[in-house]
Amino acid sequence: MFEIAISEAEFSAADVSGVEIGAWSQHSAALQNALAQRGVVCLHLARALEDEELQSLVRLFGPIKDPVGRTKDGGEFRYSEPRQVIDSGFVMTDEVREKLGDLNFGGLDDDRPGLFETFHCDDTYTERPAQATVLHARALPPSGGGPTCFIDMRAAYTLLDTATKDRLRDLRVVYAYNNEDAFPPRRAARGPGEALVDVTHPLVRTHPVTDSPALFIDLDRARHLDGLPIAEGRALLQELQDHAEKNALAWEHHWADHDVLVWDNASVQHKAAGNFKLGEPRRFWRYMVEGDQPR
Ligand SMILES: O=C(O)CCC(=O)C(=O)O
Ligand SMILES: [Fe+2]
Repeated sequence: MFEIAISEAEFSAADVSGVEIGAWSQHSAALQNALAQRGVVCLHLARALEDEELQSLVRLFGPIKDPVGRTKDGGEFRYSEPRQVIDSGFVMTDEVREKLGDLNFGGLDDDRPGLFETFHCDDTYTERPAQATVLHARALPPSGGGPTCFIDMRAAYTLLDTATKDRLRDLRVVYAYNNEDAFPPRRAARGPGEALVDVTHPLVRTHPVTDSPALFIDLDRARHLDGLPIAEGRALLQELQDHAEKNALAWEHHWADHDVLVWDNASVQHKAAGNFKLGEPRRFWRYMVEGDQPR
């Protein structure tokens, strides 16, 4: 029987079981509500989905995002395909290294370029970042490990003192695809997405469904704070990120075969854990759900 279970924990995914594949359209409102309230939803499935099936599941949460953005010269640039393959276990070879040249996705692991091990939210370098991201497990490390880790950025905001909250009101973060001044330990991300326009988003974001405030920061792509001296803005961003990682509620998803995990980029940050053996597979299909301009 279809069931959405909410654990006692203050922060963890809404756990969805008893899902009859393809017969899910009547659960759209309940799933959207669970995502807005909890920030993460996990659907446990009996088998891997065909692409069409996964698309229909993603659409229960909203339209699938076509990753095309506006460029500085007034054109359009496709920075990804609608369905992405996250191959986080892929081990770099010298041959591929040579082919990629200057291209860098910003990961920390020299051997596994698809492994994103710093807390971030997705798609922040675009004007209307994806509201949600959906991962469907295709191959998991046979010897275990490799959870996806989350922190609750609503709690990160709530825990700030009143003076800090006042200071953050109306501040905006400047983002760019190519981030030469990456915040350590992050590496500079480089790629053709540099054609995209630079964007700014509010540092404190109001959730489009629940209206609750959250810190909205992505140090993988953030440059500085709009209108503040660069060094001052960057120090504040780092301080807020450190605060979130230290104090906000945290939870990790330990993957089972065929899981579909959905997270709300307005409420949580996420990262991959690299604690699985080099050479083991860890692969997902990924779709993004369209979002409005953050407010
Ligand atoms: O590999 C993971 O656990 C997270 C991947 C990720 O950051 C993403 O798909 O946006
Ligand atoms: Fe991500």
